[in-house]
Amino acid sequence: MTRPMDLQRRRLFGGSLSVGALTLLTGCDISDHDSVQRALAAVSRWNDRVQAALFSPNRLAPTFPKAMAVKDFRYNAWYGPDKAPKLDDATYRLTLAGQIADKRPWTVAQLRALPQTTQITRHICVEGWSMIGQWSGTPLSVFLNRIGADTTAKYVGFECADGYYEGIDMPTALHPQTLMAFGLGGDILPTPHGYPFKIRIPTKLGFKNPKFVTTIYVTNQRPRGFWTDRGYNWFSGI
Ligand SMILES: Nc1nc2c(c(=O)[nH]1)N[C@H]1C(S)=C(S)[C@@H](COP(=O)(O)O)O[C@H]1N2
Ligand SMILES: [Mo]
Repeated sequence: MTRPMDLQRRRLFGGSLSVGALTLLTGCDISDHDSVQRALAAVSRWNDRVQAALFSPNRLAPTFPKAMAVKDFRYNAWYGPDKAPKLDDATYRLTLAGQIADKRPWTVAQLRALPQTTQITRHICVEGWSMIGQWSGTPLSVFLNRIGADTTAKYVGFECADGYYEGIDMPTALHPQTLMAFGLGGDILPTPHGYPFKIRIPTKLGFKNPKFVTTIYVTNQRPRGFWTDRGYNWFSGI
């Protein structure tokens, strides 16, 4: 994966945004490395706010006919598919935390008994590939209501079995196309793709779609994101 800061630096010094423009935008004197980093972080936070303001929370991502859905969906993570965690139904529990009334853990069987819907959408990865897939699952909004989540809170966060972590704003969590996906291409979600479920968000870039989710929490503090901690924008809408 291209290191985002290198990319931003290349763009910055490659001419599209001059040092002078960045100084103007941020009001900082960016003469040393630390202030460049701070200035870039400020631009990135500003970009997040602009995106959140511009994206309509109810806008639907495009959907596609079944014939366009890929059968062998591409794998991606920060490690190889052989290292993907194999979660066992006998021991797996989905843990709930934060502003949720009923925090009883859920088994895979309980999760799969939730009402399910199917959608065919495009997954877009920042690494430069995209693929149309068919995901089946429960709208996250249905689950959040079932567990008595405080939907007036600002964010929903996710922790994963491989150490990955992500978070989304509440409008995205309640978006009708945001699913807890238990199925891919008509089959049970294969292990490398996030078994027992991934959060499928067609209005967000691929890295904001956490797999192997083990904890869901509701909070007013913006959750960290694995790639956001490594320089990518937190909002990352598409
Ligand atoms: N738990 C976890 N979720 C993750 C990742 C990861 O490394 N770990 N990678 C993200 C990225 S960058 C992408 S593009 C998609 C890939 O999902 P796929 O393997 O089903 O194509 O998962 C996202 N969710
Ligand atoms: Mo990705």
